[in-house]
Amino acid sequence: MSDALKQELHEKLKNGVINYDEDMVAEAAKAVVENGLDASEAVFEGLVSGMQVVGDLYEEQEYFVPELLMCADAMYVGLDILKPHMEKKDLGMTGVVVMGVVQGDVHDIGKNIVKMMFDVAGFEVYDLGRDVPLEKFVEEQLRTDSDLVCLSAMMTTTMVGMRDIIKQIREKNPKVKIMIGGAPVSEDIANVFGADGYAKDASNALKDAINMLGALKQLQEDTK
Ligand code: B12
Repeated sequence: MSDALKQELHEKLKNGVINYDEDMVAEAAKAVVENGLDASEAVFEGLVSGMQVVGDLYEEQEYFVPELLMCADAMYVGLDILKPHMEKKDLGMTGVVVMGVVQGDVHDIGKNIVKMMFDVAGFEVYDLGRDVPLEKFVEEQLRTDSDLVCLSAMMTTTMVGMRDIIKQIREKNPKVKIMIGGAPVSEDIANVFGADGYAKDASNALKDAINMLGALKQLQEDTK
């Protein structure tokens, strides 16, 4: 029964995003909460999965910019309801993260999902937003003394800016860990740009961050 209900609500969240039906999303998200179902699962199986279909529809030229924006609005209606109910995770490691979408790029949906994962895991997140000037990442890393910098880019044209940011951060602080992501980014690109890591989605981003910070803290202990 509860499994059938869960599937039904995930479908409603997903279809609500695809059909930019904010009421449907709100109703399904509230039902997830009222029935004590897992809010994280609903975010990923419902909302994010719907947004992925929206991306495909855009690429097939079924959807255009106005639809994308309405779908994103519907997704945020669901996130606002579900996020406070996402279980705080204790993964045995937290840290300070500076995060943003690189200059020239306004695609921030993916970055916001990654941010949410870090928030839920208890990280202190400094979110610089989108279309962030390259030097701002360097300044904020130094100001906050963050352990990690997360860079997001969704276009091949803006992705190349990551290389400069990484270079500039390394010059000022060789120890900080840098993770990059976004649709055009890959493991190979992360290696070429000199990042410490790449993750294909928000769950892997958190997992990899925990591993990186574990290694960083161990190194700090060893060199004390
Ligand atoms: C939604 C969308 C938009 C929205 C963005 C709204 C917003 N506030 O974000 C709007 C309508 C504004 C838009 C505008 C444009 N867009 Co657009 N857009 C998309 C679309 C359809 C979906 C992106 C998305 O939100 N996906 C859903 C989220 C959940 O997934 P995600 O972003 O990939 O994020 C996940 C991972 O990548 C990863 N991740 C993301 N960031 C990070 C960071 C780190 C550190 C890590 C570890 C992981 C990570 O985790 C996330 C969660 O799991 C994509 C197509 C696609 N299939 O990706 C095109 C796409 C990105 N857009 C594209 C283009 C060209 C444009 C425009 C130039 C169009 C135009 N002619 O005006 C403008 C550019 C404006 C600009 N200067 O940035 C192209 C880019 C092509 C390229 N290779 O360069 C794409 C690929 C579509 C296409 N095939 O042509 N777009």
